[in-house]
Amino acid sequence: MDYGPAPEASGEVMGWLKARGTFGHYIDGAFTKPAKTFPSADPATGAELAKVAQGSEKDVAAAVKAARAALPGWSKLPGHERAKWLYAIARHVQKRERFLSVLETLDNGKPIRESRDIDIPLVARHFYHHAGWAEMLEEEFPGAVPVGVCGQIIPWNFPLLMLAWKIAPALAAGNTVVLKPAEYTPLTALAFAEICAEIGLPKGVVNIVTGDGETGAALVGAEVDKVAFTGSTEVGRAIRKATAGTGKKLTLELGGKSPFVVFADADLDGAVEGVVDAIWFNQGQVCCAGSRILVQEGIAETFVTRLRARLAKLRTGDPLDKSTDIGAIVDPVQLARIRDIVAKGEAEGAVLHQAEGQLPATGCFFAPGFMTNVAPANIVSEVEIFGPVATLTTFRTPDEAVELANNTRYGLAASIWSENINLALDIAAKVKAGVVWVNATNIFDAGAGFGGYRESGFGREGGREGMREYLSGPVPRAKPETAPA
Ligand code: TXE
Repeated sequence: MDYGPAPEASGEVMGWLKARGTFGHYIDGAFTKPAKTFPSADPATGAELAKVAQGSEKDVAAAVKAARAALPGWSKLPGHERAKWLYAIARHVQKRERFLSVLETLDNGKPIRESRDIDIPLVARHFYHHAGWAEMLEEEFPGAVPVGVCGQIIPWNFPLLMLAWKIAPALAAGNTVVLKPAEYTPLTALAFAEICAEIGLPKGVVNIVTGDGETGAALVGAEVDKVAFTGSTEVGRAIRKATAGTGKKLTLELGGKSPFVVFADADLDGAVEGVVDAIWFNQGQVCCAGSRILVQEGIAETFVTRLRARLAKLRTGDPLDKSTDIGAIVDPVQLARIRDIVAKGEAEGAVLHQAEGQLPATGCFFAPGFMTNVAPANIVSEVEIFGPVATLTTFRTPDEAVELANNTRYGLAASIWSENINLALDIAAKVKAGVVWVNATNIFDAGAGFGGYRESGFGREGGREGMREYLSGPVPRAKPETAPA
């Protein structure tokens, strides 16, 4: 197969990194001089890419102060004026699409095809979409006001996209932000800060403070009006406790163990490709990954055979190579976590079907696969592996499928595969998940609300529901009725 010319050497990106060397925080429209730093590395090679600042309580306080000072000016702008800034951000992201894709792939390890075709285009789409909300704000949410200064903490699996999910609606609604990217992947957020500076976004509207969990905790405890968090359920729980009784508005987007249900009448080739997108996309490091495959008994053997054949065709390796399907796991800590959970699952009796073939000798790589013979009490049935490994179990009846699908403490997403639309829609309504896809999976659109139930968190991101989370005062759920002509 011809995948086109080899990827351009990441020369421009390496030059950019070399020229910067060490990054400070982006506060009040300028980069600070860093005191304490930590390295950000390429997980595919282990090479250090840059040093970034470790944010202290003082840094966080300075960023919050800048955001607070910028709030009156920004929130008083008419929506259509704020829209112009969001359009400008979107256009600049598009202009630097190639640069941002390579930087994202270097820092995160995800295949360049994914950052180029999915992550970065969706970032632009998110800003365009929310520019539209800013334009229509007064009409869609009459009387609503912004929440204020938002503290936003994001994970490392979709670094720039998660930034867009947080910053775009916040800005559209008239809030100002302090965002902390994950410690494994701070670089595209810093490139984004440069875009804000380049377009002349009023200073203090967007502030980026880098650092680890301590910096995140400092942001949660700072004088912010809202905390928006995406990350692990454990940290989400701690943040909920820390904000309880403070009056801070809170949204949490946490882990998942989402079912991927295949009925006997499903288009099996489609469902097999669905599995590729559900659990092997982004090395399975996806909060809504279809990590529990449930297959109806009559087709289970055929499905496993086809899945193994498809698995054999996946290429794991250099994330910058355009023919790579599976890149690197984000960090050695996460790789060790995946290895540990899968090994425990095998020790408890599960059988691992894994792609064969040589993995790169160095770097954080894990061969994709799936596990059968999985008892409900097996660790891999319950715990979010957050790697390219799904469990596969069988069911007999639709009722049993629903029971198994809901047998989890999470409730983020679900994917249902059947050619019988009545059956699919009936099951979709019975599965307790914030997002349900039918004959599809992992579709993220800026216009659709995304979020979970139970231990997957609460609040929604995207679309009208997502806008409501960044507004206070009278915030109608539905579009206001327009008077008949
Ligand atoms: O997450 P953390 P980790 C799950 C997934 C993964 C596991 C651990 O199962 O294997 O979590 O990943 C910041 N106060 N998800 O340890 O720690 C941290 O700096 C405030 C699912 O990387 O939750 C980072 O910016 N902030 C998830 C962000 O929280 C704190 C995506 C996420 O890191 C903090 C990521 C604290 N006390 C992991 N401690 C998803 N829903 O997509 C850490 N942070």
